[in-house]
Amino acid sequence: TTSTSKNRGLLILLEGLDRAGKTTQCQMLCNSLNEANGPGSCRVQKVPDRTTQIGQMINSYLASKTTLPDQSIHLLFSANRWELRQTILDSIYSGQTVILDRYVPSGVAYSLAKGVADMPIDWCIAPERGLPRPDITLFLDIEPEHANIQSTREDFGQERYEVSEFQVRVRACFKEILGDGEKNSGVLDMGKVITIDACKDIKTVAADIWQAVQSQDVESSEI
Ligand code: 2DT
Repeated sequence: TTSTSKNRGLLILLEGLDRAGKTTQCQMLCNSLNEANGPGSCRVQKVPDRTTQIGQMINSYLASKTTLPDQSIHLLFSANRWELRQTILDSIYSGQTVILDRYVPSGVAYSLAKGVADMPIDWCIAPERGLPRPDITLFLDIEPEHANIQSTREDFGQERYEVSEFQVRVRACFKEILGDGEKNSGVLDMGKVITIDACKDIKTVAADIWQAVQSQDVESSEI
């Protein structure tokens, strides 16, 4: 533990299936934290970051404009996180809280759900080792068939993974890798994992997320 780490910001991850309401909830949580702790004390980082060159390749793959081997797209998603590593660390160690809209668990769950024989779980996790570890992970859980309720995205179904049978498998993979709520009970260490029932209305989900974040002790350890 260093002296700077005592005043560092938190790394908060919101995860879940497509249409679970992650992007809306990230923004609401960020607004609440900025109100509570001062403007600019918190920011949202979308993952994948589609603005970089790697992000544009990912965007083109998701839009089915390009084809890539499953291994290649998996590694590009990971590389996209590695591009973000330093700016995430810089923010946190300057005292700013960063809310991640998807991260490593999406990388592992979506690839695992494809069921490719030579991409077992340890292969999927390997390129993620060494990335900043979230302090707290909020898994916004929905039944895939209820996914449209919370959605603010009218374009759902356009992208490659937005097919309901696939979403069912992704949900099972998320639960396998994140565990059932106790720290480190899953295959990945994503800090304290809390499952949020995201089938509730937007304001109730926001209140549940707020409560979960408030009850979290700020760890002064290194990320
Ligand atoms: P968004 O619609 O939230 O931008 O997600 N995905 C995401 C992966 O397959 N691997 C990853 O590492 C990440 C972060 C989830 C775009 C889609 O990309 C999937 C949905």
